[in-house]
Amino acid sequence: MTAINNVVDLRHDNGIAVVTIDSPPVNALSADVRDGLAGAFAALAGDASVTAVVLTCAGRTFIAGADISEFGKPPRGASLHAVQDVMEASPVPVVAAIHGTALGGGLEVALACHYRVCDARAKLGLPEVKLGLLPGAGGTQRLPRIVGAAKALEMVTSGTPMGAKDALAAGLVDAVATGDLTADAIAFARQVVAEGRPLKKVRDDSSRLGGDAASLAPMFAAFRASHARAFKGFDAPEANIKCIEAAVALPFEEGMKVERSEFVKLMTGLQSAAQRHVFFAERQAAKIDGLDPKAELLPVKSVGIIGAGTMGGGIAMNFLNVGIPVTIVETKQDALDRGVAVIRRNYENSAKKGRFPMAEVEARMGRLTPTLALEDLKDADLVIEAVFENMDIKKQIFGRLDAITKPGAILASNTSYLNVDEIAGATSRPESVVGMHFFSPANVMRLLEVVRGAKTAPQVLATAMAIGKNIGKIGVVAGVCHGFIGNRMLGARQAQANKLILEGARPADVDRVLTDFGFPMGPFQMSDLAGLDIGWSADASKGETVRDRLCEAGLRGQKNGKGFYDYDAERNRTPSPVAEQIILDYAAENGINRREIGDEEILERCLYPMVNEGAKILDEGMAQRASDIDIVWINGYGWPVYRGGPMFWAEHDAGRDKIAAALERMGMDVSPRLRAGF
Ligand code: 3H9
Repeated sequence: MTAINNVVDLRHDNGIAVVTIDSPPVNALSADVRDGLAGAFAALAGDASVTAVVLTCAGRTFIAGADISEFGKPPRGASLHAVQDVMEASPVPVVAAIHGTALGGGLEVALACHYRVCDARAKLGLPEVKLGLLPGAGGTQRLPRIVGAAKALEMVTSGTPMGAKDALAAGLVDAVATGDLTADAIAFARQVVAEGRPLKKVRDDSSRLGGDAASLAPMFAAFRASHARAFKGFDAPEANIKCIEAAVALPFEEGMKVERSEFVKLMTGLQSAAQRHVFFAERQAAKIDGLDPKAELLPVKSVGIIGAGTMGGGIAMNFLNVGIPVTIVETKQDALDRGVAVIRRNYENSAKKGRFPMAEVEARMGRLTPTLALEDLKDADLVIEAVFENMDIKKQIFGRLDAITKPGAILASNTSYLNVDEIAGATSRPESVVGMHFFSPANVMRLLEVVRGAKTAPQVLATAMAIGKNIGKIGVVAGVCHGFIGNRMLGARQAQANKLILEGARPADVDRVLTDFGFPMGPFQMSDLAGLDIGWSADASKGETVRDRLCEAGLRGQKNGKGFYDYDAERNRTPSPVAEQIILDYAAENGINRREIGDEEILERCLYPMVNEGAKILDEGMAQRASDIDIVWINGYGWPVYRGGPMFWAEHDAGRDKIAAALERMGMDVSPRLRAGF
């Protein structure tokens, strides 16, 4: 074995050269890896004893892509294109041996090899679009030459990888290993040599593209039309499409030029910077300051959930999905039955859509134990309370849980606003109490705010984060404050939105400005969806707010087709004249002068105070880092991922100084952190 450098080595196996990359964690194509590959192929040049080369990776995966942490920094080391050219031009066959994931630049390296062998669990894909990019190392030109333009289009714009079976069927790999991958790849290489098979260069074969520019034009047009909504706001999907079109219309080298120029545009743009920030932010969020990541976690083999309503049922599904049994508690039989029926219906609908076989519905339902007795939670490792937002009720429940549950059980509240320390105070074991704030629909939304109480034990916090990951959530640690991270900032936005409609903007204007910015819906569409009467009571209502008056007039939002908008049977909306009049009357009664309010003011007044609140959250240590706040907003509230989250946007797009100056003009208290930097 010869070490080419610190991450690549070379060994010989009876005429086959085996080049191995060993660069944990994911063998990304860093400068060292590129240099190592260049060095290995240089060492092989002219070595007449070598009849073929096998490229393998050590560790958990084949090359997972370019090294994203190098992006935006001055270039170092061998260029990836040059390395690929040398491999492709090799006078002896080069075989990629793929395990784990061959992603992005990793698959592009494999596509520059003459043959590809993978193991049965391998996944191959070009996920660059998720980073606001396109495959910049020939992927857009080589992939369609193997799998066809239509399939390549789908792969590069979705970023979804292909499994081994499909890859074999599509010709993306030449064989799937049945035994040891490297041994099988070596055997495959020997066979190629023995049979005198050609040095297959993907670039040279256009026979599988599926047509020419003219015959495929309708396919591209239909693809653009059917994905217009999903791609709205994003630059990268269209750039990817253009490159696949170039692969169809142009010779390989010309197509490569299109790929290069489109790649550079994306790479130097703000959207990709934002999406790369989100990639790392998501991984950073899992890290808890001051906690040993290797510390032992508490076992969670069974879960109790209190409340079988929308929230409790959705939360339960997360655990049932991953094989963890759930006992779900309600106070009344009919509510319990209703909750269980909703869970079953959700599963049946998923099965009908083909997400899993019908038998799986029964398997998941079989893990659910409905009960009216809180005592049935005595053996649960984790209990999540998901009842009405009422402090007295929650304290009562936690007091009872304290008496019922076994020592060491984690007691979590799904509260979205309330003081977790006060809830913990109702028990004799506040160290076992933590907030686990799910977002509705809880079986779908990926965000989980894990609220760290003053006395929450580190192990409890770490376990809550780990269990979140286990059920597919992105956990973010928050401190105890009203509304935690997400709802606290949402409150700042809503307060401004409410003022804006009194001062002259129409609800539909506010919603339009925010949806144009990239949110899936605006604040008033959101209120209508949630229901205007959430937390409102007819008895207590004194007509003091616009919301009170809307509810008093029978406007409840989407649920009765009347809210800030009127809804028809298909849920198409038009601004409600009734709501408009209520707003006008309210403004007049309160002596508010209405004026024309421009889109820029709407945007600034909605978003700047939110950023300010985020900065205050950092001032108070309620979030560990600014990027955690971005993760909350992207995954819980529909902040457009291509804008990187509110704190990234403030820092890199809107500008902190500009925001601070505008907030001063609005007469608001500016967070010191906003001025100083996050
Ligand atoms: C590209 O290839 C452009 C090309 O077209 C070439 C143009 C010229 N770079 O996710 P995990 C780190 S663009 C640097 O927790 P998993 C990650 O930050 C790239 N670092 O593990 C984390 O670090 P830490 C296209 C990377 O097992 C650690 O590795 N490729 C990279 O759950 C473990 O990651 C992609 O977009 C990277 N490329 O999942 C693939 N990848 O421990 C991106 C990971 O310090 N990667 N890290 O927090 C993934 O999808 C997942 O990481 C993977 C493993 C599925 C591979």
